[in-house]
Amino acid sequence: MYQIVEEAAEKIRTMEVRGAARIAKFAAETLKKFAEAVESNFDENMNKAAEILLNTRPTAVSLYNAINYVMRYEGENDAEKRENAVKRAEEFIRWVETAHERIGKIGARRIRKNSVVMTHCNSSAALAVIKEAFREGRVAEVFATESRPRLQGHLTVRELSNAGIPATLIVDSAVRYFIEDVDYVVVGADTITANGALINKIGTSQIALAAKEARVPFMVAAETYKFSPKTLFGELVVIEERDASEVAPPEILSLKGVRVRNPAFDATPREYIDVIITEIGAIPPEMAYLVIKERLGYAVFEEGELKI
Ligand code: RUB
Repeated sequence: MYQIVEEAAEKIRTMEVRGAARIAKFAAETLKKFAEAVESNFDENMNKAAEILLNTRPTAVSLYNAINYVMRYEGENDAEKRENAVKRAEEFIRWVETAHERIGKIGARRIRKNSVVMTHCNSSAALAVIKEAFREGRVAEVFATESRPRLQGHLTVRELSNAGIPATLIVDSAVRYFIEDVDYVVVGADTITANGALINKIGTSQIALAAKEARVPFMVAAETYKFSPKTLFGELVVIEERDASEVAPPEILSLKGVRVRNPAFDATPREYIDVIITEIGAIPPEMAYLVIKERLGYAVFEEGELKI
């Protein structure tokens, strides 16, 4: 029974399943399968399964939100709990599946005809905006960064090519060189904090800096399950640091006195973000608190009592 969860966890850890939205959907699908397979002690087994999935990658809050959503199941007995957990998993999966279409439509409206867009890494939400904008004649060309060390930019240009969208692949360090040729930056999100900061693939904050300097609007495409309730409770986002072997070959790693670091994400302060495109609207980063409170249903105080 636990094989379902262990195998899924390994796929997330090794990045066979990657990207915040895909990870979240995959976690909900896995919990659904697991719930269907659990024969007894439903709560205990579900809690263990949730824990295993949660401990795979620390940064994208979508994983936490997906698991939490399913784990808020209710019921008088195991059968009722199972039914409710499966229903909640299906609801969450539908949330992931429907958000992109709305984000695409809303985001595309912000882009003027024949624009050049730059994107970073491989974000399904950012690509939803870019593809819809292309269909509407708003995007003419896309600059995609390579996104070292895992080269998610290759996935992006493949996807753009399949959609018939003219694309230019550049190395990450060429962002400032090309930013003058760009009308908008559109990126995805792993996490949006309660104070409106964006946590996304390493290098995102450098692009935001270059965009601000060149007065290029910086747009974030983020489903509301990318907003972090944990940050409302004061927690800091954990930035995943992956193995140094992803960055440099053994002969470099073995050099005396040389350390190789490989943080996978960075933080972009809200001052650099023009708009966050969510499935419930185009909002300023300052509204992150409201999304966490109203949409995700979290609050530090409930009926006057401190909840944490
Ligand atoms: C992926 C990444 C993506 C976000 C958003 O990092 O940083 O920009 O997850 O993607 P990794 P999406 O490849 O390390 O998982 O919009 O698809 O959720």
